[in-house]
Amino acid sequence: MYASLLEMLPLANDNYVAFTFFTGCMAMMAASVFFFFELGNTSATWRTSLLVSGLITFIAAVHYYYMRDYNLSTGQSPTFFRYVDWILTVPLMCVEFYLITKKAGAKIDLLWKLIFASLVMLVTGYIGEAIYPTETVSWVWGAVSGAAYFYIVYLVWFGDVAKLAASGSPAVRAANGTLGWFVLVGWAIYPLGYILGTKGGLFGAEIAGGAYAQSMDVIYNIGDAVNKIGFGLVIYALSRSDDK
Ligand SMILES: *C/C=C(C)/C=C/C=C(C)/C=C/C1=C(C)CCCC1(C)C
Repeated sequence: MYASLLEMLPLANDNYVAFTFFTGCMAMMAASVFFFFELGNTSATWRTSLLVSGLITFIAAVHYYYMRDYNLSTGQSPTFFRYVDWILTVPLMCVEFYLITKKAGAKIDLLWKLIFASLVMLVTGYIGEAIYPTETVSWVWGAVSGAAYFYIVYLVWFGDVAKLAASGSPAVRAANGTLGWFVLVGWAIYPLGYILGTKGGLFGAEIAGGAYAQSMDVIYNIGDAVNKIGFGLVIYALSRSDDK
């Protein structure tokens, strides 16, 4: 604990990666407090969604606390903590999508489809980033992960999620429209980080720990802020507009 406080001293100068871990940690904590405290002000129809938003940012806050420390003391990407965080929070985001569509009559198997696809996406991504991060195969794992990602985009834009939402109330349709953009644009931030930071990606010649691997962490941290805090705030806004 003492050692890690001392190690924080060089943070202020030019360590932008560590800076984004530090602010990411604070932002996740603040967002969790906000979502949890607002639960009491929220109508019953949206309360579970807001609770899940708070759980997502809370789980992320704990992981950012460790990732910040790890990155500061080793200068490396905290890939393991990153994926543990995602393995917990991405299925919870699927729960968010399901809760919205449930208002239009979604069945539980839709949730399992989303969760299954997201797990395939993350496990193959981890293999490409941490287990076989070599020029020859990391792009293959990235492509498999990308296919699972596109399946989720398909479900939300054209598949079961879209069809159900179309028959829902204006609030449900608005919520589904927003989540569609989060999945298409917000989630696309991550493969960008992967391509930049992994051998065999577009900039594959660069070695892990080099400049591009560093930019990968910054990109992932931006992605997390947009998708965890940003999406939570959208849920919050929707819960207000639908209040009466
Ligand atoms: C809160 C965390 C979230 C929403 C994380 C989402 C992560 C992804 C959408 C990751 C996707 C990836 C690909 C589509 C291909 C390359 C490997 C990944 C895992 C970075």
